[in-house]
This record gives sequence, C-alpha cells and structure tokens, in this order.
Amino acid sequence: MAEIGNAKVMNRFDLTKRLVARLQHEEAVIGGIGNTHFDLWASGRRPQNFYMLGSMGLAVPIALGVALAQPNRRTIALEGDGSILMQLGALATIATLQPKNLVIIVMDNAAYQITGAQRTATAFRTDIAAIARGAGLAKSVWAADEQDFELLVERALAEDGPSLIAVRIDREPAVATTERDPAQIRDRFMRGLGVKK
Ligand SMILES: Cc1ncc(C[n+]2csc(CCOP(=O)(O)OP(=O)(O)O)c2C)c(N)n1
Repeated sequence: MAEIGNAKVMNRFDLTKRLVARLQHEEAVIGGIGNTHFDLWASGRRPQNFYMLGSMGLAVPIALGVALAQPNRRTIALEGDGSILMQLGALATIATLQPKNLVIIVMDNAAYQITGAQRTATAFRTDIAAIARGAGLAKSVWAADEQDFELLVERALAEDGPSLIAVRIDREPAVATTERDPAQIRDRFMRGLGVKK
C-alpha cells in the first residue's frame, strides 16, 4: 500500500499478466476501451474476458452489472485514468450497493494515451484512490510496487469487496489489439459466464 507520491511507476502489460496468472476461478474481467483491454487480450484468451470497444468509462459499470448478476463470481474491471474520470458517479453507486465480489483496477498513466497522450487531471492534483475513498470505497489503495500489487490482488480476490487498486504506469503502448467484432466479443463472454449455450 502506498500514497500516490511514492507508488512506483510500473508497466500495464506486466501487471495485467501478473493479474491473469492469479485467476483460478473463472473470474470475469472487463477491460476498458483501448490499452487496458488490448493488454488483457494479449495476456491470454480467457472466455471470461470482455473487451469494451468505443466508449470510455464503461468497464466499471459493466463490471458492476456482472458482479450483481453473478454474485458468486469475482468480477474485475480494468480501467484507464481518463476513462474512470468520465464516470466517477459509478464509484458512488458501487459504494452504495457494496458488491462483495467487485474489484476495480485503475491503470493510471496520467494521460489519454491512445489518442495522443494528452494529460489527464491525474497529471496535476487528482488522486483516483482518494476520490474512490471519498465516494465510499474504503478499500481503495495505491500499489507500491509489483509485489504489493500481487498482494493486493490476492487479498481482493479472497476478501469481501468492493475494492479498488490504483497503479501508476508508464506510457508503453499496448502490445496487441483485439478484433473489432462486438457481437463475437459479447457472444464469447456470455458463453464464458455460462449464460448462453
Ligand atoms: C466518451 C468518449 N470520449 C472520448 C473518446 C475518445 N477516446 C478514446 S480512448 C481515449 C483516451 C482513453 O484514456 P485512458 O482511459 O486514460 O486510457 P489510455 O489511453 O491512457 O490507456 C479517448 C479520449 C471515446 N472513445 N469515448
């Protein structure tokens, strides 16, 4: 656990691989627009992965819906800082509903990287984990380094949530891209969650 100022700058693909390696129970993972889901895709073709195309800010609300619909399945949202800043109200909704099985991971590179690395508010004075705590998500912390990230993920998968893990990351581009086929992505995810034969 760290404060924003002493959290190590890490790498999104490395952290995504560390996360995926810890998933043993067909956990649902919702990747946000662009880089977060590209690196999720590159970390293994899990049928329980959903890749958001097109709209910022929807990984967390989609994950909330999945967590409520399937309370016995851990659900993880991967979102960029620019995207979560567009949908901060979702944090208050989650704090109100308290889904025990929901984990949010915010990949904060302080930029809208995929559209040209324009700086977001987190490049200045905004602290996502502090915002989440203020919204009512008590278990919202910065990962100090890779080992701390793994520990926080392990805890978030084992203990009651909701929880939010914020990580500071570099601006390495994503290593792969998904196919842009929304119907196929939805279909595979529904089968992965056992709601479609
Ligand atoms: C509602 C909405 N506004 C703007 C865009 C254009 N857009 C696509 S990705 C992106 C930047 C995303 O930033 P962030 O979530 O921080 O992820 P990063 O690119 O840094 O990985 C923008 C501005 C969009 N797709 N949807």
